[in-house]
Amino acid sequence: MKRILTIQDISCVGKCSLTVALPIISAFGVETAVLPTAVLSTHTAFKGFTFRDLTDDLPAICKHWKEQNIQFDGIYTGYLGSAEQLDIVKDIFNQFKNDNSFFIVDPVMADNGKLYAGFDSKFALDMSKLCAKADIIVPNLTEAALLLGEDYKGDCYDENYIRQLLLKLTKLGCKKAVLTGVSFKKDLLGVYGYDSENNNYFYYYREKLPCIFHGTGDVFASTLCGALAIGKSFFDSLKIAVDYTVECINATMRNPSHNWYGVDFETAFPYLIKRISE
Ligand code: PXL
Repeated sequence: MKRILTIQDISCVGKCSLTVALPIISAFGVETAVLPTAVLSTHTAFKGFTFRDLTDDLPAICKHWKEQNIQFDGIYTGYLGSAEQLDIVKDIFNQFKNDNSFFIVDPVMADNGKLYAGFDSKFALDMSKLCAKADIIVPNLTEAALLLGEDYKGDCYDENYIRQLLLKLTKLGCKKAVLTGVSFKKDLLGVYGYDSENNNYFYYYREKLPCIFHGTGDVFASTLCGALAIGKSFFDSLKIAVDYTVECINATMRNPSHNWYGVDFETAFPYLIKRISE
């Protein structure tokens, strides 16, 4: 069985980061190890959340893993709680990879032109150094602009801008870049991927649903990670990840008593299982 390590916070309530990544990657039949970077009472869209930074606990955990000769077939990082953690994570990938391991970085820090609470532009530039080490990065358009030290363009862009952005992102050092939340027509939304190793671009989109839910980026990245771990190609993995994310949003909208803070990814599991066994 493949073993993946996912490194991100635990938001105890809120359906994001580890509470999404662990069940979704496990659903692929993949062993999922976790390294929590912080414990929050809820994610940061709630008012008054608590935050315990776990940076100081990471070295001892890694030392123990090293003594146990543990390795991972893939490492996927999401929300990281401090700039210091970026260096630790870089080191973790070097220490725990095997010859075929992949490294996915979701540079979680911003959306809709705004940094999340607790992050600044210095963190964004440090994050670009972690992205340089990744096989695949999955920023949204706000995060991509921050990684490159550019202004966020809002909705005013064309396909050429997206392709240039992808090229610049891979020039940071990562092999593949995927921009999420890309829309060229008002009722369509998708992801635009670029593989610098074979110069292939790939756009996959679905209908744009009339709602925005928290945690969908984590659902997308976790699904991408699980699909790659079971050996699906890069582009097939992207499609599965987009389609499952859409399915989760639809499941949430069908539930008249859904929560505001996250999607009903749990009720969409039958779709995912069926899809990956095709
Ligand atoms: O969904 C990304 C995410 C992860 N973790 C925490 C967050 C967010 C987004 O806001 O607040 C704590």
